[in-house]
Amino acid sequence: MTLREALLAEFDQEMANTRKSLERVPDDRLEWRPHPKSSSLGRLATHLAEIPAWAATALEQDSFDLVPPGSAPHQPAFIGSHREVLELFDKNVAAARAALAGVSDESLAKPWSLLSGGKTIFTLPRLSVFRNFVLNHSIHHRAQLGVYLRLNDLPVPALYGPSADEESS
Ligand code: NI
Repeated sequence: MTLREALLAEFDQEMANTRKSLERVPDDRLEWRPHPKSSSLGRLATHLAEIPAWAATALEQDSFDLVPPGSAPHQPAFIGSHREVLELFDKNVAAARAALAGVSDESLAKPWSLLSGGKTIFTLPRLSVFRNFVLNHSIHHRAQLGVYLRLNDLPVPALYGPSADEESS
């Protein structure tokens, strides 16, 4: 089995579970947040939809500059509806899957750098960047979303095992 095949199986499983969680985000709670310092539910859902876009950046480029010299600071996006979040998620997952399906083990071992304002923050193998920025990052925020769902009395999906609302599928 190639690394790509192993990663594709894991990616499909995690993205299916992330979609299952995003499907539960209702339009009438998008402004809700559990604490003044927390992201709103709408921003959190948008972020989860954005994350798979990092796959193509990690697998097809050598670096990414968060704030290219001379650019304006990044403004976090907020999508206004459940439907738009799922559309963005599906588009980004399809692009990520296409990028992953075309990558060789040799390419996964190549170094990739994150920069800010032209200055290197870190350099890691592409494989590590994909795992951290796409898989681990999604799992982190999906768990956060699970707490948001619970606090709004919305059903928490069964993911790695049953939740208080659902048996494992
Ligand atoms: Ni994040």
